[in-house]
Amino acid sequence: MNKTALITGITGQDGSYLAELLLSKNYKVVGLYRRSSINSFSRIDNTILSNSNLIMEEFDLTDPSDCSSIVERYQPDEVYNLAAQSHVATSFKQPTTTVEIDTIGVLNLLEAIRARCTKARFYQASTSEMFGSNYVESTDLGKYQNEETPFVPQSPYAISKLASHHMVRVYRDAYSLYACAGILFNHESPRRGENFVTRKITKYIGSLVNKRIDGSVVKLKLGNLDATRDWGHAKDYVYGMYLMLQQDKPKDYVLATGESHTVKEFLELAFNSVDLDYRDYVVVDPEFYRPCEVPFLRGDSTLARKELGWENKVSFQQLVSEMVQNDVA
Ligand code: NAP
Ligand code: G4F
Repeated sequence: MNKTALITGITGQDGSYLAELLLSKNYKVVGLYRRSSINSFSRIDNTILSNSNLIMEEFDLTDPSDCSSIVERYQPDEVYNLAAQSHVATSFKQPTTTVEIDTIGVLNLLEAIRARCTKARFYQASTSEMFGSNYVESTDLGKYQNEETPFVPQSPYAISKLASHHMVRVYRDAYSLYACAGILFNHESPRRGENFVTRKITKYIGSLVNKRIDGSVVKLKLGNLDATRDWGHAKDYVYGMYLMLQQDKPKDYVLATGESHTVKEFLELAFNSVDLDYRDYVVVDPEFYRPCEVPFLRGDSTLARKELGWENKVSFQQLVSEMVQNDVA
């Protein structure tokens, strides 16, 4: 019989890729989206939307009765909780909303599973932001973070995700649920939200190349160009989520490329790919600095590579090129 999977956040970057992956594996997918005054399905391809194995249901993670009734009704084999207020800078402006969605929402879903469907395997979208300002250093690996690295979160977003991360562990231990968390480092794609730095850059390049804006007048305003991130492709990372729910025992894993680059390096590569020099177009605007920054992220995903057989297939150069080409097209 086909497995049934619930995906919260199906309208987001990762949700759309995960839906495609699970449908290709003949899952019945229940895609949960929140009500919007306009159509928010732009990331989901029409062929996917018309797939008879996909059911779209209106849903809000912050409503406990909604979580309960969805879990009760579908009795899912797998639940992927990807819904979140996922923007770090926004979490400083809307800390309460962030905690309501990213912490209380996760608890609502865990409680629904504990009370209504204990067979369900649960995936929580944890994040490398939880490491915050911390990293470890060794002579062979250099600076990095992995499953053993202590968390020192630097934003309301990271704190709310860390609370959920611990909640997942407690529900796993206390109630023997198959519940696990993927500690995912940054992953991008042409479907990345337009206010994350990578897509903000490639979107601007698209407008420039297509002459929708005059680059001598309209500049690209950015914040900290020295921030360092470990950027992979979202498609590779959703496959890792799926693998985490197919194991004999639930465990938390880091997914990362192991390579890190500064925002400046992303800019150089992206602008150079269309024969432009980013220094002619970018201005630093303090508005985009964060009250607290996470300066350096580089993940060591040895455990996931060894135990899950996971790998990142798309290189940093291929990722930047795909995103630029998409926005230029
Ligand atoms: P995203 O594009 O921002 O998608 C977030 C999704 O959550 C959207 O579909 C959004 O719906 C939905 N959502 C927000 N609040 C909701 C609520 N109250 N009820 C139901 N749905 C709600 O994020 P993403 O990049 O795909 O990331 C997926 C998950 O992984 C998130 O939890 C994120 O925090 C985490 N994560 C991401 C990365 C990364 O680099 N991408 C790394 C580590 C962890 P709307 O479309 O209506 O806004
Ligand atoms: O693209 P960002 O907004 O991503 P950030 O903060 O690393 O968070 C993303 O990755 C996390 C995993 O580590 C996820 F959990 C989270 O949900 C999200 O997907 O910013 C990346 C870096 C930051 O250091 C930021 O300060 O880019 C710097 N930056 C510089 N100028 C900017 C800008 N970020 C944004 N969004 N906009 C700018 O103008």
